[in-house]
Amino acid sequence: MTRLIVVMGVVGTLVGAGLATTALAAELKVMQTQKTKDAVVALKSETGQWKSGKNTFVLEFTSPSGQPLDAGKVTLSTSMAMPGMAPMVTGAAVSPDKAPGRYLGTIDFPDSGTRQVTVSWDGPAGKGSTKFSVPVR
Ligand SMILES: [Cu+2]
Repeated sequence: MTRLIVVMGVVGTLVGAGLATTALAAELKVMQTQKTKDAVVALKSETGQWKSGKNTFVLEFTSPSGQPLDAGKVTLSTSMAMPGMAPMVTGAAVSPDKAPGRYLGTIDFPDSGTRQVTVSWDGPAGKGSTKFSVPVR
């Protein structure tokens, strides 16, 4: 019951923030959508792609039925295979946004090249992870 009241409070805040939230959401482009048994994970950014240097992004978690999913602690790490060298590993800083299931991240790539991306989460609805690749231009 407490949880329901909290959710309603958040919805009220979102309705109050209405226009600004809608404008931001409309500007984001989906880079990747991954479905697991328990969650749908969407990676989004303003440009729809990552580049060498600093990038900002949004991760959105929803349940298989489309409801926002509190994913708890979320991490995103990337790895790039480098011939004759150890893989190049770059991690992101990820923190929860105000909206449930929404996380804001920054990541700083030292160079371009395709990254293997791992997103992991550990929250009230369970833990999980998903892997996919993203080109860095
Ligand atoms: Cu590299």
